[in-house]
Amino acid sequence: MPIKESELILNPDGSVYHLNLRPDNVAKTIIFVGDPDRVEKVTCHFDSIEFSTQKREFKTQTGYYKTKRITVISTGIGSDNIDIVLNELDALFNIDLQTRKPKKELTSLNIIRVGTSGSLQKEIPVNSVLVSEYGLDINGTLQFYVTDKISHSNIENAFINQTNWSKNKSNPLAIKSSEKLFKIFSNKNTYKGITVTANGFYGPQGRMLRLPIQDPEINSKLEHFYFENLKITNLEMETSGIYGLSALLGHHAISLNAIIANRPSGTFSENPSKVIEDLILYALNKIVEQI
Ligand code: R1P
Repeated sequence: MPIKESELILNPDGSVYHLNLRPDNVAKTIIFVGDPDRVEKVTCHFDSIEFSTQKREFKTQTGYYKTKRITVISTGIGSDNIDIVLNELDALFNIDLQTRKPKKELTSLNIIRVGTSGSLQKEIPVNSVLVSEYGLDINGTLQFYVTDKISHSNIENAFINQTNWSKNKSNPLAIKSSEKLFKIFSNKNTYKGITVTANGFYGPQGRMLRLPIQDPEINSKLEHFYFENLKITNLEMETSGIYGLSALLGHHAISLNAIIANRPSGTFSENPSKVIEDLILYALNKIVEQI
């Protein structure tokens, strides 16, 4: 049965609904950034750019960095956008847009998030780089999919117990990064750990301005969480969605975090642009050398 027009919406030019992309616009190696203005901070290093478009917060450019064809796309903020971006990117490669049927031969993409994040551990300082070994979804997006084959219930149960997690909040899901990409992007100077992916910046990440929050101790509980040799290292808003949907759809994904805030010490980087710029160049060169 073809996928109905209401379920996979295409624009009059045949591009997918939100991203405005057609299959030949996108490379198999894709860098995700949050901020649309960060797309050009990546592609300014390219030798050539063959394609650019933007719709809403989704800005895309495709071109060559040295010998490698790479697409850079901004996802905006949050896992709800990741749901759109990953499903539409996958459709471009793995659904025949003419017949509206899934292809028999599937393409596996390499997805690299280059994002910013706040550290939850004193010893992971601002201006460092952290590679997420796991994404811990506390935002509920992945709960709408069938995740029993990709989630790690031992980590989830430890998390529920150690944080006394409220039943009114979405059940956590722990999803592992791509082993292949984790090895490529980790080195002796990068930190690693469990990245918690929240569905907001303030209350959902334990920030109190004028509103009281359900659990004022939550960040301290995250800081002290342990499971075997794993710790929760940082909080941001996209990683678990990227890991979960990539694992379900058959893609490889890794999340690289420029640590610009340290929550336990209350500090913020004096020069966040520099750590992001360094991370962009690190990611580009690893892609060319090893993917
Ligand atoms: C919040 O300020 C945003 O910054 C972080 C969070 O995940 C969220 O998207 O990442 P990016 O800098 O990649 O957008």
